Amino acid sequence: MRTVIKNGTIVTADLTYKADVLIEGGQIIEIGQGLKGDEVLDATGCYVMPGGIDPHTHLEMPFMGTYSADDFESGTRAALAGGTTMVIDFALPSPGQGLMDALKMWDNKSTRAHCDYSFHMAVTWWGEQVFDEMKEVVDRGINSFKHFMAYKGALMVNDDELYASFKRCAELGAIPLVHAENGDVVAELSAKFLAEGNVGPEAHAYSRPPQVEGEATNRAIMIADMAGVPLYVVHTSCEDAHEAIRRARMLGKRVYGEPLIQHLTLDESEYFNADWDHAARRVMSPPFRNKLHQDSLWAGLSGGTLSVVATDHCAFTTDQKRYGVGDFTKIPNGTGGLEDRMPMLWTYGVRTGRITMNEFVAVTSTNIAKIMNMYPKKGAVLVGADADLVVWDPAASKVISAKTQQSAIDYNVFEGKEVTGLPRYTLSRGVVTVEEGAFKGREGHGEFVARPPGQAVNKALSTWKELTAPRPVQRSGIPASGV
Ligand code: DUC
Ligand code: ZN
Ligand code: ZN
Ligand code: ZN
Repeated sequence: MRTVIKNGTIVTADLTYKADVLIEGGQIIEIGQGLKGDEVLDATGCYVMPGGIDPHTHLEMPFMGTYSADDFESGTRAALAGGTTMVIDFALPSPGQGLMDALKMWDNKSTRAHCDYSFHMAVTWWGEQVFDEMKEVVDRGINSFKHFMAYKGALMVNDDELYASFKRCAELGAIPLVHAENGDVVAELSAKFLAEGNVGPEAHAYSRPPQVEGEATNRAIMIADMAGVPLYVVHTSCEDAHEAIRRARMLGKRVYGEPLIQHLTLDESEYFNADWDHAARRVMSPPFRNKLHQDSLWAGLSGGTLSVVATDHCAFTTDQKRYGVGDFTKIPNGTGGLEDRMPMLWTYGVRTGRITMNEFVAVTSTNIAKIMNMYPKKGAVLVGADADLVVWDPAASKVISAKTQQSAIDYNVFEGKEVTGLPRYTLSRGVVTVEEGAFKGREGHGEFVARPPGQAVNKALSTWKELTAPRPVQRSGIPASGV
């Protein structure tokens, strides 16, 4: 069967033009005028864009004594409802667990996905087994490894481990990702606030100031530079981290920053003068920041120093959040956003003039596909690309509400926000999964997308060669008698 999307305006990362799109066998087979098909989707008044790719989700993840509430079924249903046609989730070995063992768990969970997906592999401990298995992981089509610089005593890795893993990534043509917060300082500040009787959710934000993120971001950049590998910084939330990324990029280093839609549109006032549930539902790491940090993130998107917009979708119910009553360090960290990322970014970014439509496509899809090495199979409107497309109605609007969302949780951090710009159709490999707000997807339709190591990602940074250049050997320090 051939499906044709007619009368729309194609918007890609670099072009805007009127044309029809013809789809067969899950791929785009022709782009042009007056195309005919068996199934016709009318895109009059709409933009035809590459479906969103969310490079940062945590679906059914064991974390902080529980599991994140959205699994691959509800999570990918939420994604498609909001125009996102692919997610990259984090396979997370518990410390001591093998990487391939963890991957098996993620393979099992992801069989329920409605849309295509890929994985990043987390490096949560270091040893010969991890070193060896990183190669097997890359051979399985996973070219990105995540490192937590926070969550001391649980997921955190130290600088020696970061350096070793980054060097291994360089050898394998993979890209390291970092959750950049100084975990030692966070642990100290958390203990201090608890000891002073500051046990509420707002103290979570106090314990993770922008400085802990700026310091860790800069440290990760320098370590990546010494290891000779590019770097992807997840959930860049503040000017302190953005400044480090900006400086690195100006020096010619391949460093990518990923702000979240939450940090772009919600600020720290959500934690203050709010009831316990309201604040706790918004506890995530890094926490929401003030308006100055938000301005910095928006500037990074328009100026090109920040590369992509993600969600870090890691949803917990109110009951799960209440594990932390009396001790903010026990509130499961995370917020949702998969269904809302595209409409929120369109509303607060494109409609306000902060970013263009083409920049919208770049940061929600194309840049991600390129950095994660799956372009142009994903992230493109091109002949031969997967027909992961969203027919975007810029005039459609709704008020975001937990009552109508796909996510399994009982609230929404964007509750009450009016968004204008919604999918009319969302197509996953040519199959219509969403039509005018009605979900038509099929559980298990999603397929794993292999992302090979690539030239594009394994080029070294700017200055590292200095480190490996031959050095004069200093012999005068050795006593004549030997040691
Ligand atoms: N931050 C969160 O808020 N949740 C999941 C993991 C993380 O780093
Ligand atoms: Zn993180
Ligand atoms: Zn409230
Ligand atoms: Zn995350």
